[in-house]
Order: sequence, then C-alpha cells, then structure tokens
Amino acid sequence: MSEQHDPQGHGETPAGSSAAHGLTRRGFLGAAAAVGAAGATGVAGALLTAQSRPAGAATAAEDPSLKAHVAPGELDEYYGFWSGGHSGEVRVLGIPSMRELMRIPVFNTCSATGWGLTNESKHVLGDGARFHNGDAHHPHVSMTDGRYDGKYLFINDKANTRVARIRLDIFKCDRITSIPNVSAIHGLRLQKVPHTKYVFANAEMPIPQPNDGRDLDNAQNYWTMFNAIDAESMEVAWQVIVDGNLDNTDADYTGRYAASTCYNSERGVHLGDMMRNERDWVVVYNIPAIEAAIQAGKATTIGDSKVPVLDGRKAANLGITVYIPVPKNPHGLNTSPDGRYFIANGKLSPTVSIIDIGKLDDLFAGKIEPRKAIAAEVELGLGPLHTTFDGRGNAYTTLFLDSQVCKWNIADAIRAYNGEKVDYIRQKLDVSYQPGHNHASLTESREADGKWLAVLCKFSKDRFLNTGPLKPENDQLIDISGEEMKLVHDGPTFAEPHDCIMVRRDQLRPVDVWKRDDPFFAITRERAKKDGITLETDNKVIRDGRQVRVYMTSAAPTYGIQEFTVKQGDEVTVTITNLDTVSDLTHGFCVVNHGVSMEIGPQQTASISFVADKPGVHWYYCNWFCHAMHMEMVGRMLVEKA
Ligand code: RUQ
Ligand code: CUA
Ligand code: CA
Repeated sequence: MSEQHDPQGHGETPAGSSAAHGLTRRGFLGAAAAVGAAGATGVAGALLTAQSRPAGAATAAEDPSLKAHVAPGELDEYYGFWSGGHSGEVRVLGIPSMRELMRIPVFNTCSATGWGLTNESKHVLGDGARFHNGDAHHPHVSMTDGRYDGKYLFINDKANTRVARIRLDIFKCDRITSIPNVSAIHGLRLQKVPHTKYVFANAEMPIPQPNDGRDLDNAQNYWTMFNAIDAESMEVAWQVIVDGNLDNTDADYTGRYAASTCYNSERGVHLGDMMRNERDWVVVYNIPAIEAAIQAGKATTIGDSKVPVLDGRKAANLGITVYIPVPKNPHGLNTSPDGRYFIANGKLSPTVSIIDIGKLDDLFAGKIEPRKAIAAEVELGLGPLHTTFDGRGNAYTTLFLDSQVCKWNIADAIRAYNGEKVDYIRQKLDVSYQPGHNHASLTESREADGKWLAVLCKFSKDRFLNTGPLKPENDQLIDISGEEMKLVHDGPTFAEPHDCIMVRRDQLRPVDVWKRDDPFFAITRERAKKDGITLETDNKVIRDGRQVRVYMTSAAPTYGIQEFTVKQGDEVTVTITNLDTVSDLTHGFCVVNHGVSMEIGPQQTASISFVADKPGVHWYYCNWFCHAMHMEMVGRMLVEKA
C-alpha cells in the first residue's frame, strides 16, 4: 500500500510514516505559499523549501499525487460529468481533485431535491415518471464546430429506453424522451460539426417490429435501430433499421458520418450464439444520405409512432449505411480528435481496428471494399474496451482483462500494420481493477489537451476500507501530461459511473440564481396565471372542489403561509416561490409523514402535489439549511376529518 493511501493519514498522526505524510503535504504547501509571498526571493524560497522539507517528505516529482492536490478553497480546472450507471443520476466532479461537486438526478428519484416528486420534474419525466430506475451510461456535452459549447449534456437510459438532456446553465434535467420502436438505448454520442443538431443513440436489443406480441420466438425477425434525436426539440428525428445489434457509437468531424459497433451480427439470443462469428462489424451511417432518403419519401412508420424509419439493412441497399467487418464482438467506438479515424475496440479480440474516415466517401460510392477502409488492426492486450486521446497522436485504451491502460501511438500503429518494424506501444499502466471506460480531458473535441485521464474501474477490491459485500468501484485519475502516465488519485464511487466527460471550467456558464421566467417552471407559472396568482407576491389558498392549491412565498427564515386548512381527502398542491435573491440560499419544503420534499432555489418556483389523507395537525418544515433560524422555518397543515 503506497503512502498516500494509508487510512491512518486521515486520522490522528501520532507517529511513524503516517505522521511524516501529514507533515509532507502541509510542509510542502506551507513552503510553496511562503515562496509566493516572498515574491522575488525565489531562489532563497526554493532553498528554504528544500531545507524545511522533513525527512521522507516528497516533492511533486517524487509523489505525482501532489499534482492533483487542489487546496481547500481553490477551484478545479475541469468539470467532470460522471454517469451514475444504474443509480440513474449524473454526478459532477471537480478535476483534478476528484471532489464530488453535485449530483443531478435524472432517471432516479431524489429525496433532497424532490426530483420525481415535484410537478416540474414529473413534467420532464413524462410517461417515464412511472419508472423509478434508470441506467445512465454515456454523458456527452453539446458542441459547436467540434468544441464543447457548454449548453447541454445528454445521457442515455439503457434500462427504460430513454434519452435525457441536462441544461448546463442550471444543472437540471429539462427534457427526457422515450424512444419508440426500440429496446434499451445504449451507445450515445453527439453530432460534433457544424454543431450538435442530432443526438445519435444506439438501441441495443433487437425486438420484433412492431413489438406487439408477434414473432415472439422468431429471433430472425428481431431488429434494432440507430436513432437520431433533434437536440433542441428532443423529438426523435429519424430511425434506421440495421442488421445485427448496436453497442457504442461516435460521430466524425465533418458532420457527415457516424458509426456504431455491432457485437451480435449473429442476432443470437443466447451468449453462445452471439460469439459464433469470427467477425462482427462497424456500421457507418451517411447522415446527408439519410436526410435525402427521408426527403425522397423512402421512410415508413411503425405502429403508432410517427417517426420516419428507413431500412438500413444490407439487403435494402438504400446507400445510407455500410458495414465494415471487424474482429469478434467489438465494443467502444471512438473518433480521434484530429478527425481522421474511428477506432473500434476489440473486446473479445486483443486488437483495435482503425477505420480511415477519409476512405468513407469511396466506400459509400462503392469504389472500395469495406475492409479497405481499415487503416490498421493492431494488438494491444486482452479485452480492449474504450479508447481516448491526448491530442498529441497517442491513444489510451482500457484493457479489461489485463487491468491496464495501454498508451499507444496511432501513426506508429499504422506503420507497424503496414510492415515497418516500429513499436507502437508506449506504456502499459496497471489500474485497479478491470477498467471499462477511460476518458482524457477534452478528448471528444478538437481541443483534446492531454492533461488528465480518468479510468473508470469496475472493481476496487482492496483499495479502500471494507464496506461489506458491496464494494465501491474505483475511478482512478492519471496524469498524462508527460511522456509517462502517472497514477495520481483513487476515487471510490457508488454504482456505477459508467463513463465520464471532462470540460474546461471556462466552457460552462452556470447561473447563481434562477431567472424568474425560466421555462423549467413554465407549467407552474401557467397554472398560477389561471388561478389569478402573482407568484412573487401572493400568499393564497385556492379551493377548487377537492383540489386545493396553496401558493406561498419563502424568504429566510419564513414561509409566506404558516398555516392552512384542508379537508381529509383533498388533493393539495403547494407552490412555493423563493423570494431570496442571494446566491446559495435554497429553501426546502417537507411535509411530515406525507412523503413530500423539494428544493426551492433562489428565485425558483417549485410545486408538489399530494393527498391530505390523514386528519390532524401536520407540520411542514424547511429541509435545506438556510438561516440561523432554519429550524424555526415551519408551518402547519390542519386537516379536518372528512
Ligand atoms: S459501455 S464498459 Cu455502456 Cu459505455 Cu463500455
Ligand atoms: Cu429555509 Cu431552511
Ligand atoms: Ca458476435
């Protein structure tokens, strides 16, 4: 166990190496601050640093983890958006500290914010509000001209076949779309150029079309589709039926092509069937050809859905797809930031297949055979799953079975494939343990800057204090700014950060306080208008048969209404407008014994509905700490017996 992982280092430091470690960090930072304060006395300061270092203490050169240290009160360089996997949420981390900054509930229910409980969040969830689970895999930030524009983050839900959008000005999910005609949205990527017009989403599991009870046991009549969702309207723009199934996807830097891996070309329904073929394939989509085919009226619809569906299977020969055979059950699909290659990761094959995007025009024109688009197919190690890039011509591929990250050079790999004697592998670094995705800073954009690499490990085993049979997973942070990869941080995580994306902090522009006309609570504003209510000033109870609508304001530390009376069985909707304008002044609203809880941020309006089914006195209180008198921020709901 290395020094920085000594759990004693976090407690008292009575003696021995853990005490030395405690001194190390403090001593190092103290000396650095002294140098800064002394200004011109740089050399003397450096001398002082060296001399005042306790025996056994490390410098950043000796202990790379110091590079990832962000002192208390200092801000991180990057936002990291971590998918929450089957927890259904998205987590926001600061990079390089790996400190968790925020959680954004999306496909889950959140007791703290009221996501899934409030009327505004139920409106976003739509027909998906009936689900209380999700499986969020692939978070991606919208782009303009191949650079993150900081507007939206999109993420898929494999569990319930949905795609969600998060607004990055307020860090809230504002749209969720259920994708029709398909089952289990897995791979998700965005059009990069000229801007994110489409969200590309792979449906993984083949099903009968329509899936209405026909062909239950006839797997040769199951199909799946590649889906494009309009990023602004969040409507499904079109779907393309493909051969085989679909796993991961990415788009190019011309805006014309996207590609997906397929691991089940066999269209098997059992594991053994899915591994029968020596090769599966990468499907490439020609986006302008798809749009032209829809214009030309070649699309149909399925069942009740209005979405135009094109047939992209080989036999249909519409010229909208090509199928490039690659070795057995490929998984990740990643576009190099120079725009030249799609890289398909072999999974069951120890190879990656490098597809030359420059050859795709000829391929679609029928001038070359599909395999001629392969620039190289080289071995890296066992279980290659995902590849990421540093913008300096190197790629980093996770090797699941070897528990390693392999750093390799793309140009050298192509030379080696063409018979030259060059070693394209730069380094293999052990990671802990069994990595799935990895992701380098800004890697999906033209601005890939090769500073940090997050490796999302599926198992932590012995890396942390034992938490019983269910262990955390382990997100490791690696410094890739130099020639050599250096592990700088272990970050335990709860189920299951599946993938992540890092965005430079200046690429986002989050607000501090809600705007009163924010569309996030437009439905509530509309309802208030119909009730003749001015949300910013009124504290009123509207009685409408069995429906009672309570409108109140909040200003620390009081609610505008501290007592209201309803009848047992009334359907109560409480709408609160937070009048506080100060940054970081969020109120809450929780009704005891009613399962009612929500957040109301500064200048936000939020509402929640419930049935007052128990006669008696029911207190409500503010559950987000807001004031010295926060405990006293309460009121009573008096429920008269029916
Ligand atoms: S897939 S571990 Cu859901 Cu991103 Cu590869
Ligand atoms: Cu208002 Cu706590
Ligand atoms: Ca297969």
